Amino acid sequence: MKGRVLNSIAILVSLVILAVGRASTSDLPALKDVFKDYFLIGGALNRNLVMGRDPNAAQIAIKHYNTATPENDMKWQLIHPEPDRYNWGPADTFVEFCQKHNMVPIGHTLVWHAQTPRWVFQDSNGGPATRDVLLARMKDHITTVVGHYKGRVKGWDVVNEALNDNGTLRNSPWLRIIGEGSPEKQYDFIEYAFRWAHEADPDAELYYNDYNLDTSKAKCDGAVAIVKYLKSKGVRIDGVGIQLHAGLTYPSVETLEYAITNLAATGVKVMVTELDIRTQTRGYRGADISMVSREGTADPNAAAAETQKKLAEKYAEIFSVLLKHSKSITRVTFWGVYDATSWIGGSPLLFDRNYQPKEAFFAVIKTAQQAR
Ligand code: 9MR
Repeated sequence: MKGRVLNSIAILVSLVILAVGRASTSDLPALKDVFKDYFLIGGALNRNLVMGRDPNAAQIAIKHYNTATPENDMKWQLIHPEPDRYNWGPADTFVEFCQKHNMVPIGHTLVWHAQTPRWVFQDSNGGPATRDVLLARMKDHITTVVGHYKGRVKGWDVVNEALNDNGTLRNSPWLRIIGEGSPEKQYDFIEYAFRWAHEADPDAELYYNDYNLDTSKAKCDGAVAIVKYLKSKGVRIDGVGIQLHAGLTYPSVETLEYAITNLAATGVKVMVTELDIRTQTRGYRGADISMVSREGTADPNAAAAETQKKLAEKYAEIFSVLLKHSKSITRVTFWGVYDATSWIGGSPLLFDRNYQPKEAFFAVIKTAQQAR
């Protein structure tokens, strides 16, 4: 009898804890509402989430985001794995998810050195493709993908990560083959990509997207040069995405403001496209996937109160800068939804491994309240 009573009390206590927990989560302010006067708020969505296999993550996205980017499923390797085969399923599901839940869908990405199948850059003997062949493949890919989503995707990361940190163009197969080592042709692949994306969907916005624009002034200057080049040719470009893969000690307010103001001065919209904050303090700082792994960025102290406090402070600092420049910024997108599925280890996002809001979440909300 005593055992039964104790059991019932235990069950009651757990129910109360659960109810209180639930209530407090559903009472949370929604990021998209809190920032509605300033910019859109979004996240990168992975396939599990849009396919219904991570319902808790989907709930967070639905509640807090009014824009979304597919984390992987529109990349060349996934959407166009073989010359004559396009794989629309997962990317279509992403777009339908966005439509259903009122999120502005962003296309990511058309021309990138990573996640592009080898055949794209090769001839039938495995040697390098010629400039004309590569341009024809690029045109086919852009026309088909942008055409498929015409009128449904708001804007495209047309060219991704074409710059080195010193502001010169990255030595990618796109540059080598289409640029042919000639300075006059160095921007050709970028120019063609934007022209063809515009032809395929004249209403879509077109963006250049890169990391470390917020930490390296030289790299930011390189992005400014791309925008100016395209504009000088009369080619449409609407925005530049500052990915903003940050760390606890970077970017500085100064270099972040340098990037926002210099990019905005060219007349384009500025977007924060891949925000997260690495808690691990050592090692490589960029977002080149060949240099980063979840294990390599893991941080044994990620959950420690001290680390979470620093994370909250860095998020607050970054959002204060973004709010200060909100006239130039149209969108802030997190690169993921909650820590467990982030591309990096540690504790980089606003929601923890159990889908709970962290100190950083409340710090971000507070920046908007202070801005009023
Ligand atoms: O988060 C993405 C990860 O799941 C992929 O394995 C990786 C390689 O395609 O790309 C990650 O996202 C990258 C984004 O597409 C472009 N900027 C850097 C991001 C982090 O590497």
